[in-house]
Amino acid sequence: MTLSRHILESQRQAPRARGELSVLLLQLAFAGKIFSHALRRSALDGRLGPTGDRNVQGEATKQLDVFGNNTIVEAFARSELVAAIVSEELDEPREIACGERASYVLCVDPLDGSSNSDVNGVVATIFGVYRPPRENGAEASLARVRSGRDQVAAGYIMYGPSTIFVYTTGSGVHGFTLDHDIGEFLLTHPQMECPPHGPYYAANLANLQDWDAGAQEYVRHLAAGLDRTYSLRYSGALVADVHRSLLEGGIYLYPADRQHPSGKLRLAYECAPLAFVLEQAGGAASTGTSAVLDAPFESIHQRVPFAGGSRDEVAMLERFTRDRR
Ligand code: AHM
Ligand code: MG
Repeated sequence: MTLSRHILESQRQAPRARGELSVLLLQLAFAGKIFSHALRRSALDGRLGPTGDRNVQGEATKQLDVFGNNTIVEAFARSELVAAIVSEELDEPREIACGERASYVLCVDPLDGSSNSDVNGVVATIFGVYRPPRENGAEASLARVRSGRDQVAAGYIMYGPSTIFVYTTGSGVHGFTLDHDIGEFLLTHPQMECPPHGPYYAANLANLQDWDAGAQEYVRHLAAGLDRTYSLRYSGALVADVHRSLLEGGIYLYPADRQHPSGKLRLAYECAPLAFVLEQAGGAASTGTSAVLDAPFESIHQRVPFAGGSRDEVAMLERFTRDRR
């Protein structure tokens, strides 16, 4: 089962669909193939290392951040598929010239796990496709998005030992592995289901002293292994850690800390898309107090505390947070 066939078959389940979302998803997969090819050759082609610039969030950008961003923007620049692209690497939304009629806004983190890119570690592209309410035929814009619940599709492309495309359109989560020989994503992980609990936790423990008391006590509780034994796995790429939780159970968390008073991760193109995937697979994602998908949108690069994975571990974190407020 190719990704194209899978997308077209799910389009048929929605009789009023016009096929635009299908083409949009296939265009994302195309950008993923280009990026996957470039990543495999990045050391050979001189694409490793920093650019010397910083992005709007003050983070030093890597050559691969820029390449990933350009690949996505070019894949949609002359299409009528999206009205605008919001990206971790763009200060402002990029309006698409002929996208006035488009219903969707695409939010992307082109290169999740930037710090892994120079050490041949796992990196990923995260995407959320939003359909904002359109009053009086107004152009689709992120300013009209109320929360992550306005997503119609979300997923990620993970560039590891193999390249995997994982997506949801609200009917379960499906994973496809790129067969480089034939250039197709093939269904390898149908109907992914996140185990209700699992043996892993992932967090940057260097920040532990700076978290709120609930998050600190929660992680100390997991590490002490009082209910179950938990092993620490932290890859430096949110997607890789969430993907592990999705397949084997457990939790990834990036709580607020002194350096990141609202958390480090961005709502529109990191947290909400992964929350949509996790909820669709029977897992959960929380800000510590409520569902990530219910967090109201305020600005394009807005950050939120994030915890995502198996529903039991996420519920336990919420209990610790509540008890210490
Ligand atoms: P990025 O998109 O710039 O790579 O930032 C997001 C990443 C996550 O993938 C990862 O879990 C986290 O930032 C790592 O941050 P830290 O180095 O503070 O642990
Ligand atoms: Mg990121």
